[in-house]
Amino acid sequence: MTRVFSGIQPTGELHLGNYLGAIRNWLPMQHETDAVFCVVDLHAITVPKPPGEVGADSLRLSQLLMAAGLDPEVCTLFVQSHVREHSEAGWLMQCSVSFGELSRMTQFKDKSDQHDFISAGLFTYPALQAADILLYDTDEVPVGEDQRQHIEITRDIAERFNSRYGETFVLPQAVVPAAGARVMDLQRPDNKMSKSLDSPKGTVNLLDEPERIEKKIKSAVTDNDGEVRFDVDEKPGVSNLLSILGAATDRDPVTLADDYHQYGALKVDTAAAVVELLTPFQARFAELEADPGETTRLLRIGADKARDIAATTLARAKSNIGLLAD
Ligand code: ATP
Ligand code: LTN
Repeated sequence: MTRVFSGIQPTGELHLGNYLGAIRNWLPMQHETDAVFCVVDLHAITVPKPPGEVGADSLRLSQLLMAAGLDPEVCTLFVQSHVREHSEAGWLMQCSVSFGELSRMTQFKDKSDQHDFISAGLFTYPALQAADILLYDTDEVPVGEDQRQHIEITRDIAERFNSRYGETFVLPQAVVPAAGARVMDLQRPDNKMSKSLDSPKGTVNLLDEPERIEKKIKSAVTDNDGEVRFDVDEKPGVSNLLSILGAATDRDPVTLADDYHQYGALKVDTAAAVVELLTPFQARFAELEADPGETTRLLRIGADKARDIAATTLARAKSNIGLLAD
């Protein structure tokens, strides 16, 4: 069966971009593939965090994922730091990637501009991500467009390791969905919707109340020519609304544009579609939030399943390098 692996950082809240660009596409995979999903807390601490925050965020994100429809009885859902093999394999990956390759990563360039303290971990982040993926003999990695470069470097690392030490790792492939792959900020539609953009009015959080969602979508930045047309370069704001409405209603944003002659109507329908999408999700989250012990129990089962797979792959990698057996 195809092995699918993806990871998501426990930072702040989840937004509509995370949901439409990533999580929603994970749901059917649970049933069609052998799917492993990881809350990547070790990636989150590549930027400084107040003590205690990451743990609370990991629990909350796990509940958000379960509310969105990830079923820990069907897929494997776990927290990265619960499976030590990730840190250990991360070191092996750091030794199989060059300074030059890491220097070309656009996410590092973006994130290092946003922080005063630039950790070495932020720089070597792609090596840990490669470990995440390669430990599970992953065939496919479902991610948003922004992660393509990280999957490419993972392949390069795996190829280098295999050619140095013999066949060890499966070469993974990125799977990027076409519709809704990139949701843009509602106020700054040239930027992707992102937790770290710090644009509260431009970011629809999955737990926002319906009135708040309506308000944000109705005040989305568009343009002055009044024409509803899907054209990302010329009309980023309008195209973003069409993408969101298209992704929420399973329709093609280009043909959707023919149904609208005014921005107002497009905004009303987009807001209604997003509210409809999120209402049942919010109700499930409230139930899970009320019982954190149950989430912890499910995450422990997930970590046990993940560790079984990861330990086997790590042992193979160490043995192929020729490290002295313990
Ligand atoms: P940050 O702002 O810290 O970079 P983020 O909001 O981009 O965080 P991540 O945790 O990096 O979120 O990403 C989780 C998943 O959501 C990834 O698969 C990523 O590709 C996807 N994703 C993030 N933002 C968007 C977006 N605006 N549109 C589509 N997919 C997105
Ligand atoms: N770098 C990713 C998160 C991530 C990931 C992974 C995604 C860490 N490890 C493994 C896919 C597979 C991000 O910032 N979205």
